[in-house]
Amino acid sequence: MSGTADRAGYRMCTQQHKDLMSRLVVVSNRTADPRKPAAGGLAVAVRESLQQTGGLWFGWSGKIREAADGTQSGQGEVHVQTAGNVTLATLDLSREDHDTYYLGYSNDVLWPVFHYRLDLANFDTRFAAGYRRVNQLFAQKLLPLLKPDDLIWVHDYQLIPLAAELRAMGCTNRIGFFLHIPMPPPLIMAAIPEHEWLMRSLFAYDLVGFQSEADLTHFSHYVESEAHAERLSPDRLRAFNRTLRVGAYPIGIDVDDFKRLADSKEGRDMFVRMRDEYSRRRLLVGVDRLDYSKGLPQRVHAFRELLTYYPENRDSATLIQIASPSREDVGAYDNLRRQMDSLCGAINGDFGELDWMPVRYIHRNVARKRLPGLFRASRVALVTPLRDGMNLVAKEFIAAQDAADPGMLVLSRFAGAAEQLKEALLVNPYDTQGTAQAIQRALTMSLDERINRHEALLNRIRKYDVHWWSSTFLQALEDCEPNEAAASGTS
Ligand code: GDG
Repeated sequence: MSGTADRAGYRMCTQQHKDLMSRLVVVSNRTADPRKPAAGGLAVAVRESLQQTGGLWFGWSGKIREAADGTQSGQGEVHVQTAGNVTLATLDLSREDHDTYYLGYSNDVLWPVFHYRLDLANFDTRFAAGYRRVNQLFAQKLLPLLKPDDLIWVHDYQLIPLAAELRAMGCTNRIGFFLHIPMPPPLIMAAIPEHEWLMRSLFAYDLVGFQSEADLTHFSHYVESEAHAERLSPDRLRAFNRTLRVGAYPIGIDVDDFKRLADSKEGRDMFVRMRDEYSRRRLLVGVDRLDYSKGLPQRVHAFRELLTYYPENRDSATLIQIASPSREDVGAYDNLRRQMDSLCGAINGDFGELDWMPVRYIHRNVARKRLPGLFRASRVALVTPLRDGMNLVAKEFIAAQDAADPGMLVLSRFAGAAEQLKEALLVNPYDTQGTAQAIQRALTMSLDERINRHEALLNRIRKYDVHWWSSTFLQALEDCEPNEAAASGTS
């Protein structure tokens, strides 16, 4: 466990029953109805904290607004609805704003660069302008909904400059930001033409949280070298006339909720079906969005190496790879899809038998209630991203296991989760032979060793679960001094 998280973990042990005093306002690119079952970590964490304070959740509606005159310039009003004690406020975007802010700058600049993929970035200047415009629009529409004492929690790379825009409009509330994706090292960050503006914008927040110590180090190095930031203490940096609190707050899952799903009727039915279907085989599982950061082609290559160098796995080991569709309107995803179709077709063609196919590749979204049973029936999970902020699938796999006969996690050292989950078999996903060796080791590991490793992993994901994550972050934000230079703006 990382130093910061340990320190923060201790803080939580002493403060976890202290409720938030202020109303919580969450801002993220998209919102969700907090009364419905939440799919991802963000929705789970946000739902619980919002319900505690009867808060407000603000974001894009997911709709594109066509103006009445047929042009696409219209800027919609805010739609407000209540969901239990939570208020949801959403706005539509014009086509131009959607294409530049969301498809362009967020998905075609920030996502690839923050995942170290400079080769996939498209630095079109119209994207940056749209990104700034939509962040200004969010600030403008959010400001009238705010109360003086609200705590504002902004999520992820789509909204980096939001606090700076709010400050420029006079907002003095405490504002925190959490980056769900990795923070790249300074020289990679510097490839973004607007890198100085982006990083300076972060100093308009009171607290900035990262997934891992590595991310925090990259950010500190960037601001120390590029902005001559002064380190006031391990978690306080001063630059641009502002003091910023920073920390690593690794996101977790709701372990009990996932276990409950595994123990539900549907969870058990799925487990029994998978176990019976594969009773003569050993099952390996991968569940990811079809995204180039997830290392899917490298994973299929590693699995191919396994069948080549450890032939005892032929006619036996089966990889179920779920790759849920994602961002299909971005070009790089189309290439990846074709690459996966071809790699999986080739491995099945080269190794498959009449009664055994090595890879079952499913390019569809699978119902969440089916995942725990699938994880539990699997001997090994392959979580091998080339770069990942955290990776929640790694934690879900651990939570779903039978502690008396657990499966083994093969985890990329480049996932944020690797800082916490040291008892997994850590691999370099670019090294496909090394990954194949680790898979073989996982498949042949003794029961005792599996039990010991699983116990340690389960304890850690329990201790640092999603409730720990949100309450630790929000407590740190609430503890921030109201910022002396808050209204001066940094943009
Ligand atoms: C970002 C960061 C960080 C996946 N396929 C299906 C499905 N899933 C679920 C998984 C898991 C979630 O989606 C994916 O979470 P990840 O953490 O793997 O990844 P990102 O979506 O890239 O999220 C990441 C995360 O934010 C949180 O901070 O960990 O690093 O990139 O819960 O189970 N769920 C269903 N069907 C699928 O086909 N129902």
